[in-house]
Order: sequence, then structure tokens, then C-alpha cells
Amino acid sequence: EHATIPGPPGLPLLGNLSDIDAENPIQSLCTLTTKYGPLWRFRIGSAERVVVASQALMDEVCDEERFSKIVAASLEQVRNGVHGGLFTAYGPQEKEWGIAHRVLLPQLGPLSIRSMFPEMQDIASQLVMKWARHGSDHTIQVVDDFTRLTLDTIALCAMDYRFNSYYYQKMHPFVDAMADFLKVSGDRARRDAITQMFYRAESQKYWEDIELLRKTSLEVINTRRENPTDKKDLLNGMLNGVDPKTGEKMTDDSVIDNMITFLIAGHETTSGLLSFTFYYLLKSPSAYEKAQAEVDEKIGKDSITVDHLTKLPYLNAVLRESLRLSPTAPSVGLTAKEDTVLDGKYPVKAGTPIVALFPMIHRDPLAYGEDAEDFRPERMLDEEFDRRNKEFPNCWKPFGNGMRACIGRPFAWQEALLVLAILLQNFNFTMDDASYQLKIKQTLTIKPKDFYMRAHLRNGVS
Ligand code: MNH
Repeated sequence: EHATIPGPPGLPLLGNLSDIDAENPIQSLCTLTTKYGPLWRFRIGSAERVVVASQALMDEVCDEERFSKIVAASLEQVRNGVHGGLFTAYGPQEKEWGIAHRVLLPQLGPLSIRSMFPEMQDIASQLVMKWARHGSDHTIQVVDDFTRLTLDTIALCAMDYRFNSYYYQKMHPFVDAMADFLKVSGDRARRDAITQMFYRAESQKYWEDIELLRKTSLEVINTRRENPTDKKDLLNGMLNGVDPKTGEKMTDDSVIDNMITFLIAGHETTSGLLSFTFYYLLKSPSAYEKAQAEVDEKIGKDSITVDHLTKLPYLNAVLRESLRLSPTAPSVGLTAKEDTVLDGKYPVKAGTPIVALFPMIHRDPLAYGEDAEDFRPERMLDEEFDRRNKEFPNCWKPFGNGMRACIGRPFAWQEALLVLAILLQNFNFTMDDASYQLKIKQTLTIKPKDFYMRAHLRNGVS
């Protein structure tokens, strides 16, 4: 028995354009889900999209035999700058993806990441110093400083380059170019070809930004070739690594594509994670207390080591719970490989984009119960977390699925754990405005908007 997927009616030409807030599309999709249920469709112009928003449907589309990642909309535009880099590649059918994937997987595995700990600690300590010197009267721009931290960390670990962002109010020109390139990629995705013609000046700057990103990256590569080191960073990994399957190395263009990709994929998501985490901790005093108690008990006043990080179950749970409620990469795009039927009765054509909506999937009451809206890290402690993932497969997917899942996950996790621990160790935090209500700013990722806090140095910790 076939049924039609429900959805908002929309206009003949524009489709559902007016149902979706261009500034905050994810929020609109979530609101519409409460109206149309966990499986619904919408149109932008004549292009149809299907939204999946429950654990059961997510589990179905995670089947890589039937579904694969689709590069549509913003991602298609990001390809203007980074082509077949890991994040924007169409998939294994694009040779560049396979080679880079196999060369980089071990470089970003838990073992290699451990060796990056000192550099992560370097950047994290600089943040502690900055906040300590500013003192508790200073309003911390949480998202901005965490973005400086994650960007400096990935640049230092990936290619031994220091942006030194903490020292500047304005961002490094490379960083500005990257941010503008991403923003305009998103804007372009919402325009048709005719409308796009009216954006000549924007378009020119867009291609100049891409040029600057690629030229700077090539300079970094050339500098390394002229000054070889045996440092085990990603740049050396990319320049020297040999794909075990084809015996080939990555081309220079592919190294550039992926260098920019790491800077893009490697900073916004992690800075968003840290920002939301502090928001949730400040809103949940009991979770905050437990987190700080764990740091005091397991680390105390010692300098943090990479081994400390394996002994912080509660902090782990805090990060998982933060990513559940506010998945900083809030959706991924999939498509059916062949015409298929979802949920046993809803036909979906091959090629139709399917949006997996993490904020709703992660609040499915079937998997998370009636308190799914609450920030409760206890539910994410290993035992319960594993039990739930077994009973409700794919109910927590903030890093995506299968072979196209996040390759930077171990990197992001080590960085986020370290930063959370070192900040709780050194400061007591308060909300700048106790009545702050969470607002969300969406670009490619989501972040809390206008969220500020204050840092009070804890006594006796240096
Ligand atoms: Mn990451 C893919 C989330 C940190 C590099 N990342 C993905 C995907 C999600 C994701 C979701 C799948 C996208 C898709 O299906 O279209 N990533 C995150 C989150 C964090 C994160 C929530 C932090 C928290 N990612 C990082 C870091 C790096 C990185 C740090 C780099 C060091 N991510 C990638 C790359 C891909 C990716 C590269 C693409 C992998 C592939 O398709 O081969």
C-alpha cells in the first residue's frame, strides 16, 4: 500500500520558500516537523526534498546499501573552492576522495591524535591566560574566542601554522576569506541562475576569496617542501602518504582542497560544541558541579596529560549530551541509490535529497524518553549510552554516518575534552546575563547567538 508523504502546500512556482526562514532554515524544518510528523516533504522551486526526523527513519536511511551522501545546495557551492576534498566529494566514484580518505584515515586516528596533544594544550593554555588576564569584569565573547581556539588548534596541528588569533580583534585575512567564502556559498545555493546575475560584485569577491585561500595554501605547501621536517602533522601526511590501494600519492590540488577542507570542517563545529556546552552547563548547576568535581578529583591542580582525558566519563557524557541537543552540524544530506519506499509505504525517487534532521532525531521520545528536551548528561554515561544505541540504532549521529562520517571525530573529541577540563580546572564561570535565553545563529553550522559569560579565576590554581 503506497501513501503520499505529507508536507506544507506551498506555491506553484516558489514551492515552500516562504515557509522556511532563510536566516535559520534548520529551526524552520524543526517547527514544520512538529506539524507534519517525522517524515515530510517540501519544495524549493520545483526541487523536492524529504525530511526524516525520527530514530527509526534515521536508522533506515543509515543503510549504506540503499542510501548514500548527496552533495546538494550549499555543499555543491563549497565545491567551487575545494572541489573533491573529503567533505564535498561526491563519494568513492571520485578518485580524489578514495586516495585522500585512505591516506588520511590513519593520520587522524586516535594514535596520531595523541601525539598532537602538546599543540592542543599550547593553544588551550593561551586561552586560559587570556581570560585570566582579562579578569572577571570582562565580558567573554564565547563563540568568538572558541572559534579563535579551534582555528588556531587545527592550523597548528595540521600544518604547523600559527594564526595567533587571540592577539587580534580582526581575524587573519585567510580566516576572513574562508568565512566569507562559506557564507556566500550558502547564499548562492538559495538563488537561481537569473537572480545570481545581479550579484556581480559579490561574485567577484567570492572568486577572489577562493583564489586567496588556494594561493596561501600553496605557499604553505611550498614552504614545507623547502624546509622539510619529520614532524608527524597532517601536511606531511598528505605530502608524503601513499595510498595503500592504488599506490598513488595525493596531487597538489588535492592537498590544497583538503587543507582548506580541514580548516573549514575542523573549526566551526568544535567551537560550536564548546560554546553550547558552556551554555548548557551554566543553565544546569547540578551538571556543572559534577563536571567540575570530576576535574578536581581526577586531575586536581596537576598539568593535564593526555592520559587524564581517558578518566573523565562525566565530561564525556556532557559533550555527548550537548551534541545531542545542539548538534553543531545539524543535518546531513542523503539520497536513495534506487527508487525506494520509506517506512514500508512512502515512495521516494532515487536522487531526491533526503535531509536527516539531527535536532529532531536526537529528541525522539522513543529513544530518549519524555525528558528528551532536558540537558541530562547522566543518560550519556557509557553504560546507558551503549544500551540505548543498541536498542535504538542510530539515535545519536552528530558525526554523520558510515564511510562519509566525520574523519575528524577523534581530533575534535580530544580537543573539546581538553578545553572543557582545563577551563573548569582554572575558572568558575557565570552567565553574563542570567536571563539569557538560547538563540541560534546558523551558517553551515549552528552556534549560540549573543551568548556571553564571565570567568573567575579559582583560588590557588596557577
Ligand atoms: Mn567533521 C564530516 C560533524 C569536527 C573533518 N563532520 C562530518 C560530517 C558530520 C561532521 C556530521 C558528515 C557530513 C555529511 O555527511 O555531509 N565534525 C562534525 C562535528 C565536529 C566535527 C559535530 C565537532 C564537534 N570534522 C571535525 C574536525 C575535522 C573534521 C575537527 C578535521 C580535523 N568532517 C571532517 C571531514 C569530513 C567530515 C574531512 C568529511 C569526511 C568524508 O566525507 O570523507
